[in-house]
Amino acid sequence: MGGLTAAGNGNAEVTTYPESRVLIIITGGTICMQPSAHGLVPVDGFLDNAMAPRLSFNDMSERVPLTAVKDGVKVTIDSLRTPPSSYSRHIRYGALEFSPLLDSSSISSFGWTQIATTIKANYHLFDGFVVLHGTDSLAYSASALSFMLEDLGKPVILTGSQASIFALQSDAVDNLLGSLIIAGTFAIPEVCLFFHHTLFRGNRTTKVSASSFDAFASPNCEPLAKVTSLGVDVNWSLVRRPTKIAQFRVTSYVDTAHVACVRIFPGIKPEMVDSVLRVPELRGLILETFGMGNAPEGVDGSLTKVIAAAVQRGIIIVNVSQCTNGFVSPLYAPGFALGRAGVVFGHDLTSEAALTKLSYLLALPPRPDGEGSHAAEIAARMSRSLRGELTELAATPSFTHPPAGPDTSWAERLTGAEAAFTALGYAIASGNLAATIEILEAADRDEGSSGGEGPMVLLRHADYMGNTAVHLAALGPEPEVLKELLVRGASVHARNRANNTPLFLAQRAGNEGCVELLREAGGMLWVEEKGVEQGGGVGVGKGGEAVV
Ligand code: ASN
Repeated sequence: MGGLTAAGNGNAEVTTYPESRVLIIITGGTICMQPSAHGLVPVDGFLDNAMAPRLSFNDMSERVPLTAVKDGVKVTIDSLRTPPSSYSRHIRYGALEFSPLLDSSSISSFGWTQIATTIKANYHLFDGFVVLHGTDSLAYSASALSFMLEDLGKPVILTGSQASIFALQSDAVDNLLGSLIIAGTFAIPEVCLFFHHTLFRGNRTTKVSASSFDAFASPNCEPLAKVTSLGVDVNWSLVRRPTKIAQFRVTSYVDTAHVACVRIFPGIKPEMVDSVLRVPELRGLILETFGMGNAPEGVDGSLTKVIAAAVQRGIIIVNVSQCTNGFVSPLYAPGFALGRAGVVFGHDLTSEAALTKLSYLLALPPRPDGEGSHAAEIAARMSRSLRGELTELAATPSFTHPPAGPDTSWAERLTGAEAAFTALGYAIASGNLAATIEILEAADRDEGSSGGEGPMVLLRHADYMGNTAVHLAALGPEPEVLKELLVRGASVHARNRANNTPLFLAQRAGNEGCVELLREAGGMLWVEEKGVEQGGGVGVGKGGEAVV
């Protein structure tokens, strides 16, 4: 492995840094475009032509071949490595390209399926994923993927650029490098969009500028992270985390063919809306209404009647606002009438999220435990948050200060994450579930009241060996302690300094209960650990460490 030469007493010392592994899935977009006789078109060979010649993407070390899965077939791909980032880590990456590459105006649910299944097939081989995509439909793809990828445990970051990477002045290098570093460094288990130094939750975004580098906004949700001169400032209190034991899976078939989107305007004729609602096989409509969710009622409420009749026929109609900021509600009489007609209020969903969420829900089979009709079940799920895509009013976070009074808890007397982590380690090692919960909750209360690194800071913490609380709990003795950490959002995918996953440690310790639990939670052996398991003895202990 290459490294950094540290100045010292005259003897050059080589410092080695761990590596994370990221897969870049290239779908096309301006970022990889070049002029042609027919205008700008995407060109292939991005890794060699655009990344290899740039020192920020290539530290000129050995181009180690990586295993990946392409179209269901195991392949060997070329890799490059970044110089060490300010997090003392290299990002080693390889790329898989769509064929043909697309202007994103031509992406469809077929392309989303290709991206989702590629992530699924390579999930155990990489720490994170970057999807290169045109900006025109980027917010739609980010929204669609957020629904298609369920119980995601690793970062998936979509990005692109407004100018080609081959142009002299371009946003491409910043967008791509920022995405790579975040995907390889931070355990943010969400589908995100990174643009102009900002990491957004993908399903909250919308494209707001056709030409500015500052092209995306997330009007109803703060960014998940910002890149500054000091590094990446992650807003951990916003980052979603697992709350149940479940494995990563993909809903690969999501089709926008059964949904439509109509923007209300002054004087819109009810017959126009009716003709859209009578398109054969239409099953859902996104109605972009005025302000807080209002539409003209028409003569004798004719528009409302057209809508009520469609709802009766089983079509799901979702009300979202034409305003980029704010939410819809039945506050005014016109909005109230839409609600009475059976329209679902989409709170603060963007049109992109509403359209892709409805397509996703329509593609799911009816739930065996679902009450009422499939349409009623979908309507109910439309106004609940599945992936943080809307703000549920009842779910506004509120932090309470620890109650005043005599301080009897030793956990609450601990100061600093280091001390709390040590106490947590003791609680885990002694299998003490009550103490584990007490320490985690005390740390959480501290975070809430002091505005520190965000909730669950202890679950992202690692000791000097890179072991997280999940690594420690994987060794036992009490699987219930491990379970408590997992349902509170700890990652099963973190690797310690020796490059080992919690699952590997549990397996080596012969702790069957923990092995089973970690597998149920989506844990898998890292690619080099598999070599060891199968007697291959491939390089455990070299390279990456825990992703924190
Ligand atoms: N037309 C391009 C695309 O969406 C725009 C871009 O990427 N900036 O593919």
